[in-house]
Amino acid sequence: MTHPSFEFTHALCRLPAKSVTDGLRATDQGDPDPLTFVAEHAAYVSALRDAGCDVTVLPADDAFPDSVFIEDPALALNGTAIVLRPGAETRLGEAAALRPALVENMNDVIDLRTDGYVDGGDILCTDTRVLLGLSARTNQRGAEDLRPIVEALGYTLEVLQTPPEILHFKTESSLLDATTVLATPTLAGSGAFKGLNVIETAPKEEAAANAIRVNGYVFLSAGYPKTAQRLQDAGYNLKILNTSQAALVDGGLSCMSLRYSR
Ligand code: CIR
Repeated sequence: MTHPSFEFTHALCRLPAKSVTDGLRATDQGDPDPLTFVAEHAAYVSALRDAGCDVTVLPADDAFPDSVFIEDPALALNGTAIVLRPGAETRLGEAAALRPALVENMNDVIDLRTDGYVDGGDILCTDTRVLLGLSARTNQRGAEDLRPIVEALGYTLEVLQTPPEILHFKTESSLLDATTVLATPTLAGSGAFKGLNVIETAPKEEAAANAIRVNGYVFLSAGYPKTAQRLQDAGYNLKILNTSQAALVDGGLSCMSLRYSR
């Protein structure tokens, strides 16, 4: 049995831009340091390679401060890329800027045609289900225009509500295996994960929830020992990665790659 939601042969990343210091953030905790960001990004790319992915790293794009967060302008669904429509004004152009690399690297590319918005960070996929959280970046119009594309690719689309204090649906949730997610108690309590097992992040470790499952590993951000222990106790192999600079601009592990097979 193959698992397109967490078994990947390839990944696409984009180097952090120097302009990442202008990246969007909900609260100002200081600017990321571009050089430290590049070092943390390199370790992330190495971890993807160690986990078995052939990784293409696109050049930095200074025109878009948040472009290192390549997950938001596109969705990778079983080898097909869907070019999305990011909901932040400064990020809207990332979709067109990314499109040529999607054409070059993925099996097929479909454009989401909508005057609504969808950010990839709001989409959690299992092998058969696409869970889409409405948020400040993703609206109902975007969701309904995405529906026929997702259904034509053989998935169901479930439109949910991301609690308003959460940036993206996946800021506080991740897929761990075919039937299990990691989620914060807040998002788990919203009833989003019907039919799935939920492992909750430990108290005061909500930021651990943006993890990724890549082949035999779960990538988890450094600094969340109690959540790491919960995952180890549940039998997952962890790769712990430093995401201190991405965190300063509200990013985490899922946002820095598009993972797919071809
Ligand atoms: C933003 O606000 O769009 C970026 N500073 C962070 C995006 C993180 N992406 C994600 O959670 N999928």
